[in-house]
Amino acid sequence: MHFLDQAKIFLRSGAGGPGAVSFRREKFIEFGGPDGGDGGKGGDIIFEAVPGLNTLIDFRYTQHFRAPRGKGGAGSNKSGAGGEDLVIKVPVGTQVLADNEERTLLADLAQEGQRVTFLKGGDGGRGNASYKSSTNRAPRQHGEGWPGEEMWVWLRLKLLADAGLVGLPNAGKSTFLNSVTNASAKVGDYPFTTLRPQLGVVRHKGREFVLADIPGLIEGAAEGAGIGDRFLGHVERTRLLLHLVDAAGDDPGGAYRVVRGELDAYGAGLADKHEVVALSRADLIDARQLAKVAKAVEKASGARPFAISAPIGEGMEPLLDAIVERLGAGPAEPRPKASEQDRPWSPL
Ligand SMILES: Nc1nc2c(ncn2[C@@H]2O[C@H](COP(=O)(O)OP(=O)(O)OP(=O)(O)O)[C@@H](O)[C@H]2O)c(=O)[nH]1
Ligand SMILES: [Mg+2]
Repeated sequence: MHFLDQAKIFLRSGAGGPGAVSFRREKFIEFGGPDGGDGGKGGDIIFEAVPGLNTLIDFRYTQHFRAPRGKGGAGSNKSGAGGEDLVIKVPVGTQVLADNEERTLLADLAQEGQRVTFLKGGDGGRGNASYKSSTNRAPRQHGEGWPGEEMWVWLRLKLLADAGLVGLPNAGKSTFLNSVTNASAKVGDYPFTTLRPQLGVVRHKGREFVLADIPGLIEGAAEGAGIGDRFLGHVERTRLLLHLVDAAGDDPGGAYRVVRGELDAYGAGLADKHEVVALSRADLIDARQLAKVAKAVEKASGARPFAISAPIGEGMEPLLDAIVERLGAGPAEPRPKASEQDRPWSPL
């Protein structure tokens, strides 16, 4: 599938700290020997696969990852402190690929909790104490510390959609996807502009979810009308459907029913999924008309639809709130079930 999230990032492990040059100086001890300690090791770059992340969206904001260098050694044979390892948390299923033409696979974080030390920090340099020998009792030699390693890599993750957009052709599904994600789906005022599903990542109030835009359904799609309904397979595993109904269409209540009928005919549990209904293209009609349309769709769906206009950002906030709420804690931030959270402790 071409549903991939990817990000290019820069990694650098820490350099080793320099070894110290120092001589013991104490009262009553003449010509104290060399006592410069070794430098500390630089921090490693480590990948860790963690639950609760389902996209690579964070890597669009932070692209450079540098582990700290080791501290220098000191007198009295003190070694420098090691630089802390930098642990980069990635979603389970993330692959790390080389920035070359073949995109060579370098690491595969398939298991929850899996850790891969990807770049080693440089070793610390030796302090002058370690250069002491029978022929050189006062060495001034020391090591500078080994450099860290650096490289650009690609992170790649196969996405699974959390929510799917359904509706008649021209309902504004792709426009909606474009306005809430950084996808750039093709938009057109003719039916079946979208022929291939496309995904985008929505970030809303600290939560994120993956939204799938698919082609439009028409009456008889289950029997092959239009381009059929096989593309519904792409939303089979979503937890929620966002059903868009064109507010300016001829018969919004009827449009709603046609799409529901096709979801039913397709089967695979689509008709039983959570559904959020929104009237799209609401800017094209006046308030009175909108109230009428909302009533008709409420009658057909059993719930009051949201009214939106995606290109001008009208009505989007409450709709996204409702989607995030209905998706529940989801994989983004697992939290205890309400029943476990609210009930006071009791031995019974
Ligand atoms: N005025 C207005 N036009 C809109 C709005 N949303 C979408 N449109 C227009 O409606 C037409 C259809 O939009 P699309 O986003 O392509 O609709 P779609 O549901 O993805 O259509 P298919 O891919 O063919 O199923 C385009 O000309 C859009 O510019 C809206 O909120 N207001
Ligand atoms: Mg479309």
